[in-house]
Amino acid sequence: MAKLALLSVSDKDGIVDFAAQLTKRGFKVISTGGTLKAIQDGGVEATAVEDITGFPEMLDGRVKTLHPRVHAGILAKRDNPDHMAQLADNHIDPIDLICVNLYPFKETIQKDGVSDEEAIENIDIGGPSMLRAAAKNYHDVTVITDKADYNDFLDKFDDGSADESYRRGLAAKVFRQTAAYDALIAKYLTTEEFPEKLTMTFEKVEDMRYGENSHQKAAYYKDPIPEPYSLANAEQLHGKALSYNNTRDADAALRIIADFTDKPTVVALKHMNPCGIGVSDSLLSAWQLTFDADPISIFGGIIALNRKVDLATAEKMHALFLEIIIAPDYDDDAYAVLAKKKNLRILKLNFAPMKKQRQDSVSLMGGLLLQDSDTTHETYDQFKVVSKAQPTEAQLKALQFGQTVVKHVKSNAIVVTSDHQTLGVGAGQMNRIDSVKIAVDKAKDKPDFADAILASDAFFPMDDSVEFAAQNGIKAIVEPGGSIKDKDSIAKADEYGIALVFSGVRHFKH
Ligand code: 93A
Repeated sequence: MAKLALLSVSDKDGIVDFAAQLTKRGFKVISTGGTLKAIQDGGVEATAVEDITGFPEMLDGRVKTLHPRVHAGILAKRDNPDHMAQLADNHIDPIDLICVNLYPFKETIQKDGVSDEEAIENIDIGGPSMLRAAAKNYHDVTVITDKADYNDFLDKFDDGSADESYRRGLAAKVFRQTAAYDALIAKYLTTEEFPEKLTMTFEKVEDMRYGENSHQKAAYYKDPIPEPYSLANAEQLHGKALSYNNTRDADAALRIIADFTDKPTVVALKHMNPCGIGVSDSLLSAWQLTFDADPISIFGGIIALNRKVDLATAEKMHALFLEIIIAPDYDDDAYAVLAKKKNLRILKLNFAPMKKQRQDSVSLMGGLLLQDSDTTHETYDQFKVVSKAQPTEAQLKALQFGQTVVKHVKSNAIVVTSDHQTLGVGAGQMNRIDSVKIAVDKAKDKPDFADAILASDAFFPMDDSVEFAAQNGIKAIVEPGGSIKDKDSIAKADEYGIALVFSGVRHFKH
């Protein structure tokens, strides 16, 4: 008896050749409507699945292969005489190979203006059922869902290595595939923000050379449908592959630059924290501000720019050792200058607006935390002045800039800024006053320090931060407020005659 192979694929690429090769190896090919036609048109002999089931395809194709003659043929255990007797009694032939790829649900929901009806119609039911049945019975059945496996299977079939362990690998691939497929459908249908069962699916972008350190293995996975404004959509034009740390840093830089759209802005980032941010009327001067913000830390930095890079800015960047440059585009002459550095990673990303409603997750040992992304953006009209001294108009703008920046700095976060440039960044200290000291210390020799403000990501638990800042020349401070000792901080501000405003919004970033 000839071996039976059931082929039913949405993506018909390579299927005619595969069918021909199977036929050559003694398989009898059975197939569903469109696949059958493609195979027959390709000059390869095949039998309609209806001829096996004795049933027509029904309900506009919703029921094609969902039939005991198909599923018993797949699921029967060949070494179980009772199973085989039942097949024989019912005149069912065992099916030895299943080759299925599914309705293109992901591609369908990505289409502009797709209707719900069309999306739902692209939920494959019969395909996954056959894949899962064949994968369950991998002891006896070969299951192929990836067209990249067509030739691999044929080679292994020929050299005799298409054995049970190979089939088990194919089965595992199937369950990954159907789980990912269902996860995407679940995501499409789910309205709860934090559902009981969290189904996530990611697709491998690449294996990485190593992880955070060279003794850690790593791979990069992306959302099947990444947000427009995400690193997964960036095009790498030049340079070495991004490392694990590069990738995280680039993601962090993109999150920052997304908050600056109005004017040319440059963000320099190191180890997940901004070391300089400059906003100006031209990209070149924004670059200069960013560089001057911390000319030491920027060495080996990740640079994100929100405008097309011009020659003058490129030449400035070329003079430095940088890891990554990411921008919406590059002038040809600017790109030519940057590309002189063999290893510099040059990335291009269309800076589409970010979704307001996003979620971020972090992994725990044995779990995961999921939360809304911190996408709020305070403007100075939301600030409440709590000191006797009123901030000037210029200080209010600077406070708003500081408030926007401090959100992106690891807690305890303090930044000292003008209204368009970071002057000092104090990140990640275990107490707030240390972050204040670092930020002020970095800022105090800068030319613009006379007009500097200080922003804090969370409230001051006591008055020492205000006191230190005031003693060192800071004239205005923004913090969320909310400490039981707020009145002490306010009193300190009044004692030194500086302006203190409450933003009302805390921006911890742990
Ligand atoms: O509509 S289904 O859920 N019902 C079925 O019984 C069924 N059988 C196979 N989808 C079904 N398929 C899918 O049809 C396969 O997974 C494959 O993607 C597609 C191939 O259809 P055709 O050969 O007509 O192009």
